[in-house]
Amino acid sequence: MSNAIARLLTLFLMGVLLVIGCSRPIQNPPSTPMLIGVALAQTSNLALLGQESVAGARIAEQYFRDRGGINGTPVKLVFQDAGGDEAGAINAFQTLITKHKVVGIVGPSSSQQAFSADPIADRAQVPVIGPTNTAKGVPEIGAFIARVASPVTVLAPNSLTAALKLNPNIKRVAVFYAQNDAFSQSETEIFQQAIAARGLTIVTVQKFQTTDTDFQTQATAAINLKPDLVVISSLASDGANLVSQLRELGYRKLIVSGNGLNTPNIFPVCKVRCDGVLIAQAYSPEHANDINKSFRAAYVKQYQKDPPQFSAQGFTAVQVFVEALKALNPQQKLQTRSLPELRSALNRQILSGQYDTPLGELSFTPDGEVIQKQFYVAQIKMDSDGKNGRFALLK
Ligand code: 1QQ
Repeated sequence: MSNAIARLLTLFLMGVLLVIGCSRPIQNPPSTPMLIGVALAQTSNLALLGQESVAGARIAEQYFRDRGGINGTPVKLVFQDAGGDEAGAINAFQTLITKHKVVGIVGPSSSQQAFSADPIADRAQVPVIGPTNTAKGVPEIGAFIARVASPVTVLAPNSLTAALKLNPNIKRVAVFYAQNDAFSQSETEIFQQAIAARGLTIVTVQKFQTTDTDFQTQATAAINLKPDLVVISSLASDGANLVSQLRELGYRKLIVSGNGLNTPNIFPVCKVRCDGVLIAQAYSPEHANDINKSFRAAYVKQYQKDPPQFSAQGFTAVQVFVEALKALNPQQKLQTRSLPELRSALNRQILSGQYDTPLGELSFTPDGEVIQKQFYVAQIKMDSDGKNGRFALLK
């Protein structure tokens, strides 16, 4: 073989090697990500609460991405704004199920939305984890519906107990609730049972709408009956305006609020008048397991404050999906399953697993109700200028 031919052959071989080298990523594409839908309130009056859960979900996505996803398969969250009403939640669910073909859904934000959107996912056999739906009856909507939000039955009475500890002389209680909201209706029922069970008297039950901003009539009627305690079930801005107006009209004693006021996003609404409100908590930033330390550090780095309960619940809902998917993977490669088969297997796995989360150790009843161990009560402490405040956990 002449030198010229040998050189040509070498060049040819180098070219072949180059082509093989360049095409390697095509021969070995990175595996397609596992899509989890997130249908939460990013706009509307519910966004004060929904955006906090979105923030928690985003931190979870990064957390699990950094740790290799689902045994090497990347996780991708598909966000769909569910707005504040039923129609928004239904649209978001339908888009995630039929267009994006997600394996499961984190959402919606409110119980009011869950009662109309969850049946759609249940009929399509798509697992749903409600991050913040606390009304009675949500897991019972269907076999594919679970939640990581401890229900009003478990949470609400804790803040009443704390109020009685701070003031053992409470006798007369004025109750307020938003009558157009499923969660507020459910929570007030539990509050009213707990008040009666402690031998206290309900002197009035005042109703309003979540869209109301003027509470002068209801607040005045209640104050005239000289209550020692006010108990409120509402969403965020309605309840915060009510607190504000009760204080402006001269009510000085304790206020217990439910889950709807469980966000620092109410501070700009009731400002210094938010001070002192008692709210039961399903989360403590101090919880000392590794995953909460990582979650808290990531949240503080991004937002320069401790994570609120709604963010911890958003994180936890994503975590449950990811860990249940991980537990499935060794049995059969996720990509080889059909979507309906994967969704059903995932639903069974979610319900049978145990999870060490920022909320503490969690598991589920066969119905999809969360089993959680630790609860807390916070009292809002506002700075004197009314701009900043915090949820201080009571000992
Ligand atoms: C529910 C709630 C709300 C406060 C969440 C937005 O707990 O609707 O169940």
